Amino acid sequence: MIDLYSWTTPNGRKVSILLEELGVPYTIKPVDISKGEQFAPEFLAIAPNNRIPAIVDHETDIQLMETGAIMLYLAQKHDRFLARGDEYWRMVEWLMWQMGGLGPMLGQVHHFVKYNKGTSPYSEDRYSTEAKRLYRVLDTRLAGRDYVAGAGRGEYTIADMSIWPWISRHDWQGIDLGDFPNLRSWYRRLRARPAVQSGYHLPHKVNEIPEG
Ligand SMILES: N[C@@H](CCC(=O)N[C@@H](CS)C(=O)NCC(=O)O)C(=O)O
Repeated sequence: MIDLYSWTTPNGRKVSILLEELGVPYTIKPVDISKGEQFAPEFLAIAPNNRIPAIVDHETDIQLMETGAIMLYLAQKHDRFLARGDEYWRMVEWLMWQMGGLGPMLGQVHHFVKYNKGTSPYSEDRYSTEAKRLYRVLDTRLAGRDYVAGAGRGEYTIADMSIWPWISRHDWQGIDLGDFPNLRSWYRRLRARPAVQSGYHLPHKVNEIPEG
């Protein structure tokens, strides 16, 4: 049995979506980051970087923080949602693109544009411009493809699952998905999946999933 420590944020949703897709039993342990619960000593013992999500796998005694590591661990444990052959590395490439680029940059957009608008026009402009550049890169990657990695038109992997929750906050980022037609089709394709819908609303429902 797995314990998932999480909250209703893009990083948390990546892992709840993957666990829902895998259909394996798990217990969700809410960590309300708006109340500082990520600094509780019990949580820090599992996730010393005081960020959600984290998992404890009681079957293997493995504890992990960092979504990239958690997703690779769970996908490899169950041998699902991984691209095969050379495409494995393409999948890792896009997973790392999300970890190092998309997630951190969109996080800054949320900070400056959504929550602190007007306090730093330079930062708003810098991160909004970078967000649009990243959306364009993803839109270009998805031209003629259904998923970011995998042979042919691609296959649904943890790379898609890691990116999608960030794109689901496109309205916070001032982005109109109509400007990115390939990306919009992909966004809607994933949004239609029952596991994406159930994973999105964990640990609890906050809002309807934006249509895009
Ligand atoms: N690189 C980390 C990022 C995790 C992260 O930033 N989590 C945020 C929520 S989306 C958090 O826990 N923030 C709490 C805080 O800033 O104190 C990962 O991929 O797991």
